[in-house]
Amino acid sequence: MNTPALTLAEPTPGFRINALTGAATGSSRALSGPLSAEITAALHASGNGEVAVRSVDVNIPLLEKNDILAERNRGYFLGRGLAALNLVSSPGAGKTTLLERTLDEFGRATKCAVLVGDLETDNDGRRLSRPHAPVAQITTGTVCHLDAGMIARAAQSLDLDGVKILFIENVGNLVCPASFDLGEQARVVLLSTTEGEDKPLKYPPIFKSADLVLLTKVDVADVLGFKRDVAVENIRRIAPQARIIQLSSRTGEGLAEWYDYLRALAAQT
Ligand SMILES: Nc1nc2c(ncn2[C@@H]2O[C@H](COP(=O)(O)OP(=O)(O)O)[C@@H](O)[C@H]2O)c(=O)[nH]1
Ligand SMILES: [Mg+2]
Repeated sequence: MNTPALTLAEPTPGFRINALTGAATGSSRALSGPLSAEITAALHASGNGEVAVRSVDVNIPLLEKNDILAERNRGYFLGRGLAALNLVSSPGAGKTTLLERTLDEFGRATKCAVLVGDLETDNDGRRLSRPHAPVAQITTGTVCHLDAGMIARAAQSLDLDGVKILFIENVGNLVCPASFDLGEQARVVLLSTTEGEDKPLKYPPIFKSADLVLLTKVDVADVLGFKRDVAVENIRRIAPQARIIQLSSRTGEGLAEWYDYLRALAAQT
């Protein structure tokens, strides 16, 4: 028996599945491979070899599930007396470099741990590896953000005894991580001078969700023609709730303020 053509809705961006419904939508394309019992039954019922399908957006249930797991993570972290920070930025904004220096300086007196996410490689995990700080690398494959389930699993692999600060270096991306609460106490968004002053205006959701914005690589601002005051104004316009610290992991400018912020956060938990 020939496999009849199915009428499928055109794929749309985001997480989507196709589910059966009563009315045809979208254009046709042939579907190969074994048919599910549900589709086979619908084909028999249709009589003309066509069934209609409907796209169901499953973003909402996925995010609901993530939020539940994130709340669980938050309770777990608070129960252990540690503050989790979710560091988000474009690739190359200086997250790992800042964490390297933070572990070497601040991390000597206050025990820290790191979870670091990338699509591929454990390069950052190896860069951050220190005898005095547990580190685990999460490789996400094709996924453009960390989610609360990944954090829950990865946190189990770390010895968190005595840890006061858990840094989570998210996948480099100013878009996807905005929607995924990891159960952090604070979300830290990095904007580097190499990216231009306008990024808060172009990627508002991530900045709107920030507790702290770090303006990084200020040592090269002048040579790049980067206007710090314009960047700060843009951040304030989009994210009035966020504290702003300007720093350089290279020269050390602003790091004392960053360490004060971490100390205060650790003291609250
Ligand atoms: N000039 C300067 N370069 C920096 C600074 N921080 C990081 N970098 C450089 O920026 C590049 C990307 O840094 P990295 O920490 O890997 O960024 P990540 O992708 O956000 O983790 C590297 O070449 C770093 O040496 C800084 O404060 N000043
Ligand atoms: Mg990195």
